[in-house]
Amino acid sequence: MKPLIGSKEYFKNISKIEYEGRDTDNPFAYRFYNKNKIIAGKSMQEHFKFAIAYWHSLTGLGTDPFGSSTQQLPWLEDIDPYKKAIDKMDAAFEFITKLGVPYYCFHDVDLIEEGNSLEEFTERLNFITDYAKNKQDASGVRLLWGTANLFSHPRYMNGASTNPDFDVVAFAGAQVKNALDATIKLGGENYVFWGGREGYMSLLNTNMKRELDHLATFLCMCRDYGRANGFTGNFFIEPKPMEPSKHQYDFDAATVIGFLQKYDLIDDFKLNIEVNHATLAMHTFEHELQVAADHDVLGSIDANRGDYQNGWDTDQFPVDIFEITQAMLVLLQSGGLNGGGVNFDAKLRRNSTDLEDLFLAHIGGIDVFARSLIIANNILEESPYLELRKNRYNSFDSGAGKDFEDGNSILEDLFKYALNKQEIKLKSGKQELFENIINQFI
Ligand code: XUL
Ligand code: CO
Repeated sequence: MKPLIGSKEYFKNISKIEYEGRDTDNPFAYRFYNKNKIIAGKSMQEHFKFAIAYWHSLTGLGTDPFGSSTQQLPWLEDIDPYKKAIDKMDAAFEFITKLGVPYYCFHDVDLIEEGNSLEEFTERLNFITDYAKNKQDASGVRLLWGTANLFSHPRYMNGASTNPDFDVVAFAGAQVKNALDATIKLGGENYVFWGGREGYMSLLNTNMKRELDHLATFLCMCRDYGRANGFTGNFFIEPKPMEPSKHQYDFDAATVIGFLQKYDLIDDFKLNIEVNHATLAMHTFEHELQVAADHDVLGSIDANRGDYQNGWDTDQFPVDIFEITQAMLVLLQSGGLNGGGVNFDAKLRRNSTDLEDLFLAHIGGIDVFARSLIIANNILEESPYLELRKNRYNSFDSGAGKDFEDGNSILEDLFKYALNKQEIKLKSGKQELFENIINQFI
């Protein structure tokens, strides 16, 4: 069996990150994430199933449209693609085990460069997933989800499964087949579809109906292949409204749910909700979680944050306790994530150039979720929050309101009821009181 920490140790000065409690001064410790602490009947580890995103944490170099890379990652130095992939994986597993999180996520091309042909890519993936299997077995780290990158390569400039050219659709299918094989081989618990190029730039050259039909046919095929080959986990769709396409078909949770219902895919697909994708869709994170939960398709979370002064996908690490507490209120009330976890789809800022910054960023994000979960649970258990919200609806608990809610009245009944009412008394929504309760428990 290959060693857990390869010949090179990349994060030499950093040892295992432990829970030290709120008062510690150690920046390399958890203040709130105590993985075995039970909150609402489940350990923190079970609530979150935290995961590392291979693409940001192992391959992100700090480039932006105005400048080249700033981050020097020693595991990317070898020019041999196989050796480089092994170094990267050694670094990944060293990082994940030192951070003490149980899961990771990848796109196919994050693991190894695709090479010059589909045959070569397939062979390379087989090689690196053998290596990954050994690393997983040795460390106990598991795969939360796999996916195929169907958006970076130039072939996907007009879309992947929604491309007007069948050659590209077929190639996308081949890539998903390989990525599903890799996910199944590694015991991946879920498989994600994020349709970065599934959308369009101009309606003038686009037959939207045909493209959406193709998307559904493609997803059916992928589901059938996965199921026939022993994949029992969830398929997730990750909504995002824009960027890179101008109009993306998986705009937000409600749009994706409508699509899944229309094409009869709702039993196999759930949603992976990303914080900043919600913001870009002009929603809040908690709104997207609630929409998914109300349709029983809340699957997983991609944790990050945007910049509220601009409209693109900055993928920053979470810091806002007020925001994440509201999300945790939804999570706790809906019974949690269906099969998924919390994956840090977040990257360091371009000017964060020390290797240790990767640890600091994840420690911060993990602690924000942990602290927010504790706060949300205290709000639900100790504050009048639930009662106050319930009371706003108490006119539906008896009499004509109950008849309406039960579907036992007709429009004329509303007319008669309204006639008998002299005046409608205004009832405050108490928004500020609700907000104050959150702050009180932070
Ligand atoms: C892009 C994004 C992706 C998906 C996986 O905005 O979120 O990284 O999570 O393809
Ligand atoms: Co994401």
